[in-house]
This record gives sequence, C-alpha cells and structure tokens, in this order.
Amino acid sequence: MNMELLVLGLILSFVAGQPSEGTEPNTWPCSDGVNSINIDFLCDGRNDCPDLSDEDEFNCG
Ligand SMILES: [Ca+2]
Repeated sequence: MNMELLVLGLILSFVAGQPSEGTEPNTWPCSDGVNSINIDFLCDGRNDCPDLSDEDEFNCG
C-alpha cells in the first residue's frame, strides 16, 4: 500500500531531521555555539549561558 510507504517516509524524515551534533531534544544552544542549556532554563530570569544569550531580549522578547 502506498499509504504504508508514506507513513514510513514521514517517520524516516522525522528521525533524520533531528539535531545530531550533541544537541539533546530538551536543550537550547547558547549563541556562543559551544554551550547548551536545558530548555527549561531559557528565559527563566537567570543567566545560564556564559554569554547570557539565554536571557537575551532577542531570544526572550
Ligand atoms: Ca536562563
């Protein structure tokens, strides 16, 4: 059935589209390109990235 192939293709494309360069699903990459934080710490009012990018108004505004 073509439907089965369609579903399989969707699953494969979803898996292949996941970030793979050391980025966990629940992390947010700091703007310095080196560090990453738990997504829960993004815009929580405390500086977690060394470059303070997680509290930057560009990301939180
Ligand atoms: Ca934070």
